[in-house]
Amino acid sequence: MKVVILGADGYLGWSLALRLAKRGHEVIGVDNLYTRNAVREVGSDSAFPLPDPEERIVAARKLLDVNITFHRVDVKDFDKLHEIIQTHKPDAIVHFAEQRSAPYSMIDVNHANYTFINNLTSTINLIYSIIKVDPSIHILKMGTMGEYGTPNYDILESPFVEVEINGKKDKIPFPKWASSWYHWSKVYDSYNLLWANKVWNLTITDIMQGPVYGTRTEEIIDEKLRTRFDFDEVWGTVVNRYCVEAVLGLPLTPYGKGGQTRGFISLEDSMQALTILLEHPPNQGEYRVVNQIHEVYSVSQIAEMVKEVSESMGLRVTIQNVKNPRVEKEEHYYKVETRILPSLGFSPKKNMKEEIKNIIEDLIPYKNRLESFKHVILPKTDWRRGRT
Ligand code: USQ
Repeated sequence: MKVVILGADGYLGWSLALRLAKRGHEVIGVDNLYTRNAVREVGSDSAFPLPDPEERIVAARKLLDVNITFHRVDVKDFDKLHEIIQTHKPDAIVHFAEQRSAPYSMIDVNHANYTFINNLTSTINLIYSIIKVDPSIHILKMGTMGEYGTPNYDILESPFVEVEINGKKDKIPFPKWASSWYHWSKVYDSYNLLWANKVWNLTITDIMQGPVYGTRTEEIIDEKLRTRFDFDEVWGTVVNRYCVEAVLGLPLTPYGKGGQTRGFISLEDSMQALTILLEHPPNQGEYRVVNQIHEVYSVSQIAEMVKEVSESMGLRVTIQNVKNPRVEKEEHYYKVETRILPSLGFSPKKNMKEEIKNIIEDLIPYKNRLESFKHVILPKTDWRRGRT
């Protein structure tokens, strides 16, 4: 297959570029390096120093014997995106080129607007490029489990649900209730894709993925091949953040009561799932929703797990719940249907406990580098007051 990855410089994008190239697919990466700059904007950086994209590609060629093409392009530029798709005529396009941080979107009006403009424009540009070049190209779009929020009913794996109002039945898009501007941008993206599917019969997989954790994939066999790893209060996600906190001897930070429950997946299993979805596209003209999670835990349970694993590795760790900067339920029901990936052969290889040990092992050599970012760990971005 020929696959264009929009957002190929990111945590998932680079890992997927390596995975697909290693499996013999032709990979064309596109990225404007926005995340690198936006992480520096909040005073942080990736835990692992990142080579430039061009250097990464040379390393991938040398160490994995794969050829990845890279274009430094902003997907908001329709003409450039269209030209790339016209030139390469891919079988599938993976869309990761979005602002992916909930806290970043809640900093202030500019960051809220940036999130909407970037995320919605990139998806609309992708839709129109595909219509012009070849409407049969499969779009694999990264959405988020956070589109659904934490409803008091099961989250089904279906674009639609049947409702009955005043005795009359109809199908409506599955209800969504996001909890940041970022998560809302993904909801609107999903509706836009559903609409594009209806109008132009586009072939789409909309992935609802939970927070991803981990440092390793089968292809990351050398420091030069590492993918970025964020841990600060704006860009880091909960498991990865706790591991950095443990390495630095800082208390682990469940927000509020800590009963916030999510569906998690390791980086390695996310790669397996994405590859399966690309290699098993939906029927032509189908809009497919896939819930991409493996294990369900609360953020307090994860803190206990990180503490236990860290202590078994000789680290001293405490847990200190901090005031929740977000507006979210801290105790709630959470049940997610996951039917499609197992039916296509997905079989998770990692569990969180084992992976936490690997993350900590990988971070320890970078402890000195991490020490200089201690000040970006505690939450400063408050949903109601913005960044203080
Ligand atoms: N949390 C803590 N302590 C921390 C950090 C986070 O308790 O130190 C809590 C948050 O309050 C939240 C939960 O952990 O309840 C998840 O937060 P997160 O920062 O790990 O993840 P989130 O902001 O939801 O976003 C991340 C990715 C996003 C993806 C999403 C999947 O950044 O791109 O879409 O996970 S999901 O959470 O299912 O919406």
